[in-house]
Amino acid sequence: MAKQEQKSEFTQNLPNMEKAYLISVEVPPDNDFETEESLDELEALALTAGASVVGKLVQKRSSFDPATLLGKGKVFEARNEIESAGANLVIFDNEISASQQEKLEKELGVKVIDRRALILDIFAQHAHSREGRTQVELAQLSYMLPRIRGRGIELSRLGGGIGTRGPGETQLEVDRRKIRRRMRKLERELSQMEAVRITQRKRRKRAGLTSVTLVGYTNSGKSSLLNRLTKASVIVEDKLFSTLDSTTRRLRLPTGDSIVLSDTVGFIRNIPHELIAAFRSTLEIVREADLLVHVVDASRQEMMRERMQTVDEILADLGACDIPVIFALNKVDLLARGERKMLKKRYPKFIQISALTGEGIDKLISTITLFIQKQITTTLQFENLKGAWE
Ligand SMILES: Nc1nc2c(ncn2[C@@H]2O[C@H](COP(=O)(O)OP(=O)(O)OP(=O)(O)O)[C@@H](O)[C@H]2O)c(=O)[nH]1
Ligand SMILES: [Mg+2]
Repeated sequence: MAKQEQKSEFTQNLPNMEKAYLISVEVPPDNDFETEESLDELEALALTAGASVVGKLVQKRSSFDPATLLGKGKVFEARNEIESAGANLVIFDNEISASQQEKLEKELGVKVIDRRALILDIFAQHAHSREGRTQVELAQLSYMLPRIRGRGIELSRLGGGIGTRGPGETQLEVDRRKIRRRMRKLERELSQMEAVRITQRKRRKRAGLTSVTLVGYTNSGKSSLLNRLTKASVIVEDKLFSTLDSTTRRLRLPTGDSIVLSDTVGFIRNIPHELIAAFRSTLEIVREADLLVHVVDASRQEMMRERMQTVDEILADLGACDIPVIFALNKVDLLARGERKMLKKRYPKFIQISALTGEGIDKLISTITLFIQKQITTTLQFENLKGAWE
């Protein structure tokens, strides 16, 4: 059902904002709650990318229509709603293939993209460092490659905007051969940049510094926590994927020991696999850590468990399962006393903090210190995680 545009914390007042209409097709095993959450997250992503959301549609089906995901009747209904809402962009929460995209664009009369393309677009907009831009361009090209099928020129037909922006100076390439060549060049550049990082890591290892990495769902407050702990000035924004580069800072503990603390790119459900692949070298900071601090947004309790699970899965994907984890429940300043108590009962080993007010930060530092002094082996081992949630 179409919904009026909602005001959101993510809204930007960009001129010529794209007007997006969101579609999700739900097939068994379906879960109303997850679809709703996922669609809300898609809206936040659309707004972060600079679009406004002018309508939404959810269809439950026993299976996807092979050509258009949606059934014929719904395609017709969507087209009418898109027209009356003045939308010029459709974003599917589901993944769509190149041929489905082509068919849908013809039937709906506007540009159609999927969640993955939207996330890639946000990354393209937020990539500032040379390495970040190289990684994002590589991810975009590998997303595009199987989708081109000789219809390269049509990209320009889309008229720019979300899904067509690239971080490089060059327009996104549309020729398969050229794309492959460019991808190889980017991969070479990345491995050169990685070599520098490897040297830095070796130096830290030699100095015997414990490496602690902040991980967590996007927007959970990782950069805020890094800033709070180290007085760094990493950009903090109420946007998804504000951070793409890892920032590492030294932190002196009250005991005199020093650690290196790193911030990382946030994780999200259904993160495009080409992004994980392209960001592999940046994410080495996770795999190489002695200790992870998993930052959880406690103000979004209805999504906490699912988000922790997503982070859990991505960590496993990165080969970081055996690294000890401390859990930090962030943003507790937004909770009522009763809610905090309930969380304490439910997650007794999680440390309640507020990167904003500084509350609980001492406790977090002392837990990290205990870990370094080997007085605790870990607060929670990854494999115990599931138990901690029940
Ligand atoms: N109320 C409250 N807000 C917080 C707290 N920590 C972070 N925030 C807010 O949450 C938003 C996201 O914070 P960031 O530090 O950018 O989050 P992040 O995890 O680094 O996000 P990405 O880099 O986008 O993945 C910002 O608007 C912060 O001001 C907190 O303890 N309390
Ligand atoms: Mg950040």
